[in-house]
Amino acid sequence: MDIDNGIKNKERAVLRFPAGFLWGSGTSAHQVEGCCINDWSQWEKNNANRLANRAKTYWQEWQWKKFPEMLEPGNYISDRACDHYNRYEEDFDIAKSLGQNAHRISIEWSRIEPEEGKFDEKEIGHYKKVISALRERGLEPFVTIWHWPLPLWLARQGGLTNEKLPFYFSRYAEKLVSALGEVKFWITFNEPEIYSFNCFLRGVWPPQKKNPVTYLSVINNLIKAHKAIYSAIKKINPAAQIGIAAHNVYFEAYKNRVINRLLKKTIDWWWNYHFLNQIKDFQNFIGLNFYFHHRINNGFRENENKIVSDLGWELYPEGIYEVLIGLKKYNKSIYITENGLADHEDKYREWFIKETLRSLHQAIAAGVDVRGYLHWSLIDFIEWDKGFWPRFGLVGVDRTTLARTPRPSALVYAGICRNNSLTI
Ligand code: IFM
Repeated sequence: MDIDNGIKNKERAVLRFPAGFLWGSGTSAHQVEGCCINDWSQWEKNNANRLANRAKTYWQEWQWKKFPEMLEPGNYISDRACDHYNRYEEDFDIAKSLGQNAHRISIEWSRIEPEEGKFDEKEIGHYKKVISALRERGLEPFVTIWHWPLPLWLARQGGLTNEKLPFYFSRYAEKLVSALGEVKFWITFNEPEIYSFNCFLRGVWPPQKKNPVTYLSVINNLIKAHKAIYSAIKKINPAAQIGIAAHNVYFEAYKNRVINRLLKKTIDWWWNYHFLNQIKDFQNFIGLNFYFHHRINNGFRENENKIVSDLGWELYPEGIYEVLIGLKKYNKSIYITENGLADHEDKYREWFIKETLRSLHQAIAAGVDVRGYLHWSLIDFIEWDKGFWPRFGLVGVDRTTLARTPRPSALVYAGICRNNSLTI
């Protein structure tokens, strides 16, 4: 493989990445576009007061004091979001100016098919322009077909539990792929494990149906739907590269105790590998979204939390190495389709990116075929049921003026992208 292990002297090491490595960032439609009408936008309106009222007890004191906007219902309503729908050219200009050469977006299903079986050509035209805008700026598009919200007509018919889901998904995907032929990288689903878990096992996301049997059947339905989409896309464009964005976690057995090792193995199998195992002959690459490291102790999480993000999530960048080694068995190319942190003050982002990339480089040296890194995210956005206060952007977005301002870490990341190497 075309990398070296670092030119080392006492002061520094330069870690070079493979030639052609893709560097970029991403967003998802509902989180940034604005004016989406889907099951999430409806849920936001119905739940904004509840989420604002519970904030003082749900979040820790340091969090609600630092981000008092979480006490306001308006924080939870996507509304105009970042107006990316109208400002995508400005945003892609920024990505280009930051040395990036790839970019991940998602398509908002409810715009394309606002009524069952009726496709909106104007909106399809919009996404054609979006893809052209990426290409014109030398940004390789990664397009997610479904990053969670559902059109209202489908939500009313049971959404992810609907038996016809594979049919609905593949019909929508066919439409997209026929129209957006120049896209090479298609991500069918973003984090199907997280979504089904939060909606149907924890019951905290729409449609908030907490039922383990429904949870299992939704996962099965999504597996079937992924396969149906894969086959539909391949018929239209055999060269298309198709995968999911999987949310794999680095699980560790606390104190390496036997019981914890057994638990870790089981959880690993279910959470990290079940979906991927089921679709293994229906994918060309694996998209990895990496955020979490959990130490399992008797079924509970026992994290050290030495450094945490604004969301209180433990920052453990080196965990990406273990997760990547775990994915090696699939013999597929891997793209990091998400990795990032909520860090309003940009206190940890530079360190986090560098440490992640150092471990990622180690995984490449160990034979894992990683071909790209897309930081999450390009700009600040609405973080689902948390609202706008967690700031994930390399580029900050002012909530009042919507002005975009790159954070200092974005400039450091730009240097890495331009040089295709990391100096540590
Ligand atoms: O912002 C989300 C994204 O939509 C899906 N993956 C995790 C991110 C951070 O929670």
